[in-house]
Amino acid sequence: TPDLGRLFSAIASPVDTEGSLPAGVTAQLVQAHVDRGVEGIYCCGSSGEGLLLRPDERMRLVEEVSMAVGDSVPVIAHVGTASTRDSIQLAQHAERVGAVAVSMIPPIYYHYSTDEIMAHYRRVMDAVSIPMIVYNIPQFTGQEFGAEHPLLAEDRVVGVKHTAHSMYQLERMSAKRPDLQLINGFDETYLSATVAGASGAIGTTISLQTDCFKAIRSLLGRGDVARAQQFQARVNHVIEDLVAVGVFPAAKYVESRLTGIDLGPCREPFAPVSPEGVKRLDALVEQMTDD
Ligand code: NAY
Repeated sequence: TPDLGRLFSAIASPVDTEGSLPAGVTAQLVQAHVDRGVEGIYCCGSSGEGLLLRPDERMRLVEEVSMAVGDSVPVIAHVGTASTRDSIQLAQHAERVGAVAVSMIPPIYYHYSTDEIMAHYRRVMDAVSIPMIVYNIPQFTGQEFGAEHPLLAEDRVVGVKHTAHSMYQLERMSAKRPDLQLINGFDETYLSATVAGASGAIGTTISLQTDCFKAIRSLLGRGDVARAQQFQARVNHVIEDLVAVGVFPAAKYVESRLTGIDLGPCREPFAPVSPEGVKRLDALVEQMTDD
């Protein structure tokens, strides 16, 4: 079982002017993240616009990330789609290219029964030998995975990525399912979620402020909650601007400015960052590079 008690960067998927994946850019981005100290990469999730990529692009991205990290940090591939068949194909490919685990939102759009959702996950888990991390993100999927959900009792489910604000739900999972590794999915609650039982984190902004996340973790480990809170406030100050502009397009813009690597905008139907958004983010980048 992979150790998920790490800081995973939910990496963006670069785009060129044709809307395709540009060659070589992903490897540069991965290198920048590893250099900043991220401890793992999560591909093709929400930040990676996984649902806006074609299956062949998703496979290429996971492959490029895997090649770029080598043995340095683990890679998790998000393989959630609307179709069991597509998710199986992505999961098998992810295993082949070296992902340590797959992760999945539940099947979207139609309202499925619990049995259908269970069967979807089981079919994907049966198709691979790497474990599954359930992606709990009720705000987008309308489906909640709490402590009592039967999916969490499956052997091959080793963790839950909790991208929800309820710390109560997280604490209940931690108390009732000590066998599961819980991963915080909202960067703004990293400190609270760690207290509630999360061991790791996956997020859009982890690569932008890796040192702050590490400081929170080590201060909390020493029992210095007050100073850990100060770092969470710094993190949240950045998140507030990103979220106001639109977190995914904004994160791509800020990352492009910080690294000098052009990641492009988000894919349609996301709109490009507006001129006012650009102004706000330029001011943010200035503050971030002053610190
Ligand atoms: C993923 O799948 O890309 C993630 O794990 C990203 C998690 C992000 N969740 C959502 C819903 O945006 O990092 C968070 C988020 O961008 C951040 O906390 C700001 O809200």
